[in-house]
Order: sequence, then structure tokens, then C-alpha cells
Amino acid sequence: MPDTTIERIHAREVFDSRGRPTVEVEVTCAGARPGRAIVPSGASTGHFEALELRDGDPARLSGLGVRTAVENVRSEIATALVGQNADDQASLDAAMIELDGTENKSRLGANAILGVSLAAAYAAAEAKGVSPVAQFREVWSRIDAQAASGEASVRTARLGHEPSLPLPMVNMISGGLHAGGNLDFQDYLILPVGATSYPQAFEWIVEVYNRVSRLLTEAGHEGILVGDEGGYGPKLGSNEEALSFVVSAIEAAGLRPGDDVCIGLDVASTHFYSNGSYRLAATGDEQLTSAQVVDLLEDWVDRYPIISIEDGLAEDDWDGWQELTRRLGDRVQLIGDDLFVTNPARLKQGIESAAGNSVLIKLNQIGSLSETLTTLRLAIDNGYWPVVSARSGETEDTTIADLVVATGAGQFKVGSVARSERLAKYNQLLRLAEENYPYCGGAIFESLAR
Ligand code: 2PG
Ligand code: MG
Repeated sequence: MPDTTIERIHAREVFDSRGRPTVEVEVTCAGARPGRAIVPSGASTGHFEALELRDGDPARLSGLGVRTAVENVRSEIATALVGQNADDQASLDAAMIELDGTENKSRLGANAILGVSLAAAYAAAEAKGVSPVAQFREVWSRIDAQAASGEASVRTARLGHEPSLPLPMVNMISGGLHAGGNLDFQDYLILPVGATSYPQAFEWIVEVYNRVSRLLTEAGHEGILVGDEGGYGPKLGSNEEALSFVVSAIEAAGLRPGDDVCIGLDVASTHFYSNGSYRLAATGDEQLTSAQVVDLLEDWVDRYPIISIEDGLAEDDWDGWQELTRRLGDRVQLIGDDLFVTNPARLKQGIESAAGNSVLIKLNQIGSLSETLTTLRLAIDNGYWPVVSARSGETEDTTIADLVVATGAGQFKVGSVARSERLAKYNQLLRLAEENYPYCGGAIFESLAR
């Protein structure tokens, strides 16, 4: 039996892809190499996310330092967890949640807790001599499945059973808070639904990405500079214009829009919503009601090969979400990001009120591996497609690539194919692709009326 007793917990401040401080944690089991994880950070964060603890000292790094969170790991958390079993993920996470004592991890910081939670999984893997995928697989298998409930779960029947390679959803053009606000909508993405393997899917993506650059440049737009997640950040005349560039790029790459490659949007509408209305700036100053946003999205779905829409409505516009789901839920994946914040209680509310049919899964929105997997399980068991996602502030940490494969969650969203904090994850998937995990790709959407 390998010894998985935690001997040491260490943390330090490192920097993410936006040059902002973040937390790195190392957990070491007796006689083994340390397990290490770095916590990511969002820009278009949801109000209901767990709290990322920042120092708030204006004299240092604009208040963004994470020395307090680092100190919380080194002192309180280390004191509580040294001597515990790194292989007992559920108990470690429960102990940290109890130690923190708040609803949203605001005392110790979700960045502190998540860093330890993930580094402990890596430490257990090191001690046992198994791969991260194998370790995450084991933790996943201990999360209780619920009795699959009703018809909806047919949608996700393929997911969660065995390790598999995901369908990537990749950013081509960026707007919103990730690219200087040139466009109101945050991400124009592609999903290579017709590809039959992960490597083929990835090659198609790169081909289309290169065509987007060329087409933008030829049309006199900025086709080189990229946003926080590597998507191009052109100044276009309207939000819709970005869609036609993406369709043209798919065609220019010799692929068929709608058959080979579909489009996804992350509207990220929470950031332009206030007092019951949605304010669009790209085409002057338009104020839309929730119903008008649904009309606009439906019109786009009628005219473009859109298969996925994230945060079409804001994080507290539950009525709007229900209407959107009634109108488009049979044709399109409707992902709740700010709406659900990877939180099982909010996802439950969504399931009960038929809001959305998919959930974005981001570890740091909830702040521990166990809770993340609980939300993932809840989604699959209730017919909500999970999409494992990076944050806009990322690092070389590849946890989510191993996690999406281990859980067989089916979809992956990491930003674009430029910037190495993104490629670190995609390249890890190419390594895992050599291990011959199955790939079901676009078949996960077979229940959609398209
Ligand atoms: C999102 C994410 C990632 P952020 O909105 O889905 O694209 O952005 O990490 O800024 O919340
Ligand atoms: Mg989002």
C-alpha cells in the first residue's frame, strides 16, 4: 500500500496569463514528489461565484496580490490537513469547507482552498504512481450517481461513464470584457461536430482560426492582435458581423458550416445587463428587453449554424432563461455560466425551473474538486450537458484537460489556439489522445432538432 499521508503543504504567489497574481500550491505525501496546482481567475465573473481572496492593498499590484490566501494555505489549512490522507478527496474538501465556515469560501479564499484541493489529488497520484487521469477517475467514481431522472437524461446518456476525449469549443473572435469591448458579445466559437477524432477536430480548428485571421486582414480589420483567450479582437460594425466572418472562415477552410463545423456563442450578457434591460453598444446604444434578446438569438439561430449559446441572458434573469429554453432548448445547447456558477444548489434551481440545458464547469467558481464533481454529476444525471471550462486568466496548469477526459464529460472550452496557457491544455489532450480514449464528438448532440 502506498503511503498517501500528507507530509507538507506549501503555497506561493505566482502569475497568470494577464500578469495577475494567483495561488500555486504544493502538497507532498511522505516519500513522494510534490503534487502541484495553480488556480485560474476570471474577468467576467458571476456574482454568485465563490470568493477569490485578494489582498486589497493598493500599494501593491493594484490590490490584486494573493499573499493572504497563500498565508492561509501555509498556516491554517496546512495545520488542519498535514497528517490527513491525500487520497481521501471528499474528507479533505469537507474539512477545508468547514474550516472556512462561510457560504462562499470568503474567509480562507476559494483560491486557497481550490489550490490545496487540486494539489492534494496530484500528491495522491504521485504517491500511488498513477496518472492524474487515473486519480481524477477514481475521485469521480466515488461521487454518487443519482437515479437518472426522466426523459431529459437521454440527452446526456453517453456522458460520464468512461474516460473519453471531449468535443472542443474554441474561441475565434473575442469581444466583451476579454477584448476591449469592441463587440458586446464575449466569444464567437466553433465546434467541429463532424470530426471523427480529437486530433482531426483540433486540426480543423487551427485551419479555421488561420482563415479568420486572413479574412479579417483582407477586409481591413485587425486580424492579428488577440484578446485574453487568444481570439481575434477586431473592431467590427456590429455583433452580427463577427458571425459572418466565422462562417466564411469555415467555408474558406473547405469545411461545411452546420455539418462539419457549428458555431457557439458566449453572450456573457450579465456584463451588459442592468435594471431589467440589456444594453448593447456595438451598434449605437440599443436597450433590449429580455424577450428582445431571445428574439435576436432565435433569429440568429434561424440564419446561422449556431448549436450552442452560453449566458444568453443574465445571471438573475430566471424568467428570461425559462423563455429562452422554451424557444430554443430543443435546437440549441443553452449553457449557464454566470447563472449556475458550478454551484449544485443553483443548478438544481435551474433543473427544477427548466432554465437552460447545459452547465459550464469551472473549478474556481465553486472552489473545490469534490463540489465541482458533484455539480458535474448532477448535470449529467439530469440531462444537462456539462462543458468543462478554463477561465480567461489561466496558467500552464493542465488540470482541466485531465479532468475532462477522466470524467468523460464530453465538452471542453479553453479559449483559442493562440497563447500557451490555452495550448498547454490542448497539447495535453493530444498526449492523452495517444492513449486511445474514445471520442464521441458531435454525436453528443444527436438529440437536438437541427
Ligand atoms: C467565460 C469565461 C471563460 P471568465 O465567461 O466563460 O471564457 O470567462 O473566465 O472571464 O469568466
Ligand atoms: Mg461564460
